[in-house]
Amino acid sequence: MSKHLFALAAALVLASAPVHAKPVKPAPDPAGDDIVHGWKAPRDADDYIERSVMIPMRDGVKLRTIIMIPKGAKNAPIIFTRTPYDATARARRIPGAKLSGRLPMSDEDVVLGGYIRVYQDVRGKYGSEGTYVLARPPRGPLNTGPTDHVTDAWDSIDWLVKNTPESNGKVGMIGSSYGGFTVSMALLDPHPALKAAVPESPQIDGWMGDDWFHYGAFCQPTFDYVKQQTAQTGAGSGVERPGLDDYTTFLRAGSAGDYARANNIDKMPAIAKVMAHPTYDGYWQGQAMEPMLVKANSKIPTLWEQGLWDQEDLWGANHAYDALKQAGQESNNWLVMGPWFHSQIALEGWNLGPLRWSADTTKEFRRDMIAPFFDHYLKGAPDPKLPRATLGLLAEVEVAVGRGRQRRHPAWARRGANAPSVAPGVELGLQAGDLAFDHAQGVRAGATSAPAGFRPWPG
Ligand code: PG9
Repeated sequence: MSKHLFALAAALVLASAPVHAKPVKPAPDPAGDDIVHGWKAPRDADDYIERSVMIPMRDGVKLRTIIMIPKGAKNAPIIFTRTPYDATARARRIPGAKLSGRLPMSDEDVVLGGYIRVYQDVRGKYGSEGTYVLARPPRGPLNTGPTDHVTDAWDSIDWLVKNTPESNGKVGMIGSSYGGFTVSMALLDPHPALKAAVPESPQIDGWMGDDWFHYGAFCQPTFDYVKQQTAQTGAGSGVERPGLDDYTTFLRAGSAGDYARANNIDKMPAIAKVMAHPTYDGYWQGQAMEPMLVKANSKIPTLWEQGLWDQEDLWGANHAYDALKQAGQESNNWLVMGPWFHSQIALEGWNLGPLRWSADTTKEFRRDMIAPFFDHYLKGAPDPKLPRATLGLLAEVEVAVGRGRQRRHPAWARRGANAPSVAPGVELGLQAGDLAFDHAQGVRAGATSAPAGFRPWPG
């Protein structure tokens, strides 16, 4: 190769070689940069202190926990919720300086009287480490691991009372649905600092009536829930629908199994487990919580809440209460059943779909029952002497009959109004024929049939 050719070849090789040059720092934009990186709002005016911590569990997994402390708090009890629905977002209702705005609306009636409010992501969801098992059964044949919601609640409460100098060392737990399930789990081996519990619409038996099956009938909306929860660690969405009418969608799919396969959700572990156990076999019996609660015989004062029109968990609270009562453990358990849909207890309670009440019934429950209950057991306030079992909370009940007409319904009023405490022997609940629903009229008192498709579900 001549000298010239060699030089040319070398130049070509160099020219085609990948360029690993030092990254060039972009020249400063002469117009500046309007983004203020790492900006923080002044927090001096806040009436609370927020701590976001990772609490270590016994197996080393750390759980994201948000602690909201009223500024200047001393000897304040803690109210604690464990959730798979984003603890951080729970304390972000209205950004700003006021604790009352930051916390969910339902906390207004319960925790603003000087409580420390704590929300925690369960393991494997949102900010928490570890793996997520939907409604993880307690340790035993169905969970051979070293931890469960019982130990996670115990370890978290232990950490909280030791690391929150503003607290008085007393903890109350509250939560609805999954949150009620985690409260119930904590009762199986309660930490000594746990002094009161309010499980609201808890999942207690997934086959008999909570979530997956209702008296053995599989609930197709479960598919949405599982996809929302397990297609990712954070927030998710339900199964996409071709149309608005679920009844037709499910009917056209053929069977529940066909629907799951067609939507590529049948292999999701939480769905596969449910589909593998369509009957009330050992899988379901082994995680039904009533016998566990009875065996645990917790002495924790516990106020169970059951929505009478709960479309998801229509079994849990009333059957847990009943099992404890049958086992002679009534003295530290109370039951409230109100005219509510699933988890309405955290929302307003003026109505249930077309049925309109004359009071905010969920507020009444939170303000007049939960708050004094916690105040008594966590702050030493006088005993509110709650009735052992309460049906309805209404001073007056009116139901919409036809278009815009209001009529007091005598059967309901007799049981709910003016008699919130149910005397022994008085039947709880509506009887067949008390109320029925149809498309044309909304509510017909005294009718005997209840056509499917129009229910007092949230619209
Ligand atoms: N009903 C929901 C649920 C509870 C427990 C386990 C699985 C699902 C809920 O609303 O949280």
